[in-house]
Amino acid sequence: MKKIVVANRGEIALRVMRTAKEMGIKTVAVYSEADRKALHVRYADEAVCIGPPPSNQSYLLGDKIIEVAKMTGADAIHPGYGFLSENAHFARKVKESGLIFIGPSAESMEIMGSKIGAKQAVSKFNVPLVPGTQEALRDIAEAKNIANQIGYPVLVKASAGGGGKGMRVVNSAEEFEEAIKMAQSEALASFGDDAVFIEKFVGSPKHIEIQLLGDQHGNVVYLFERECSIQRRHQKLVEEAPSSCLTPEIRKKMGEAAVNVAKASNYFGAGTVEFLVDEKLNFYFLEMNTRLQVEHPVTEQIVGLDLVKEQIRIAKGEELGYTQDDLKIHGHAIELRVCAEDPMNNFLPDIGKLLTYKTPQGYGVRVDDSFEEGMEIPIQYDPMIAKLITFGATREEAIKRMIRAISDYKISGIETTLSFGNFVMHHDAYVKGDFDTKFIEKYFQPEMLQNKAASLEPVAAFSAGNLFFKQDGAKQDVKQSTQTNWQLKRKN
Ligand code: MV4
Repeated sequence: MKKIVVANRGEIALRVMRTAKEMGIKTVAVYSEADRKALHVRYADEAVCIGPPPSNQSYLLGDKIIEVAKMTGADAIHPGYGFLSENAHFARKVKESGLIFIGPSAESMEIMGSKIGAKQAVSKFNVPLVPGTQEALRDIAEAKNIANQIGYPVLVKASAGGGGKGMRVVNSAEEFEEAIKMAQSEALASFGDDAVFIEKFVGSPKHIEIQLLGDQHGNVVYLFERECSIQRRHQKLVEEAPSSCLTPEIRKKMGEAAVNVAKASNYFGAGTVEFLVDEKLNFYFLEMNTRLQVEHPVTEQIVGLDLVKEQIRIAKGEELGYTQDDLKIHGHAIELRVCAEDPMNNFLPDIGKLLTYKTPQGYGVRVDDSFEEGMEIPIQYDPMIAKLITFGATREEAIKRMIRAISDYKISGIETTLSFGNFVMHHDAYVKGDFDTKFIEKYFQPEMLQNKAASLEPVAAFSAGNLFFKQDGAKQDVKQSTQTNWQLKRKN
């Protein structure tokens, strides 16, 4: 492999190009008219403009990107995440064009692209599933019987959905028929496929996912878990590895279940198996993401592998070259997504110019970004401007380092989620590891960020965690427990 087209933009395009450069592989950037001055365009050895700003006229044009690969004499395409990364049709076309798709096979992507297909595939491979149906619901009366057996509430999910799209909770038998019909018509409208299925609704779950790597010779290993429960509307904001709630036994069980998911679909490449985990630490397979994920750096930091390098080696047909026993967890890593969104105003996207943009530096800090001071945040794309990753020997160290790095991160001109990250890092429930997917709903109110100047001072923050909370007593209990917790932590 001598030259790769990176079919993406932003931080992930740069991320892929850096590794390619280390491996002596040339890179070709593709870009839209909105990205003429983008860093991924400057960093690449070559760059080709593929169309106007809207992604369906640029970054989503698979055929055009394949053309660019041919034209520039590239031999592979890396899709990054989002855009074409989970498009089986594109992966197949890349292969049929005589190019290497740096990712799994189109067949694996197709199996996992259908939630029902995925459940059916893994059901024979000893993977725990949420009680529910493994076929598209057709007969309402029969489905209702199953729902009664499972017990309400049940969740109706679209087979073609994912990432929270096309889900609906049904609380009672009376609501059932109407909910199914609504879900089916919504699924048809959104995904062109009306297949829906039902599952027992797991209330307040944790979202824990397992990173996998598989080669083209049948070897699969798990690179442990990422805890991704701090989400808002299915948008992750804080991720970490490892999870602070798993025992070594459950970690091994989940890892082995994830490997079985890969075996069920002859998977190779990097992939992630998502699990729901309930308060008793029962875990259930949700879906598999057949791409490199945004939050992959936390895994890289704790296992010491460059996941893009592994993807490229696997795509070339190399063997993994290590076994499960060679992999160990070293320390703890946390990632904060720094998004151009205003946490004081319902996380509304905030556009504008980065008047000040200074990234934090120093031991245990990694910033994956693609902006420079003075640049505009384009409105057409994802609002994520950077990923701030900190790592340390322990979770406490990673948290304190994150607080320091947030304080050292200087951004003006736009609102970002840095202040929200600071709130999370000081929150008693987060510090204790006692949280689930309801964290934001349960604990976050925009007013808690009011004392902003103070909240970004680490010294003030440590001595008075209550700066984040209203002074009127409404959050008195939280305020006190936060202080107590930091005192406890400091004693250890
Ligand atoms: C669930 C669930 C509860 N019970 N399935 C949301 C994203 C999609 N991947 C699946 N999701 C869920 N599936 C059952 N049977 C709750 C969620 C869910 C969720 C899952 C992971 C992370 C955040 C979430 C937020 C709300 C709901």
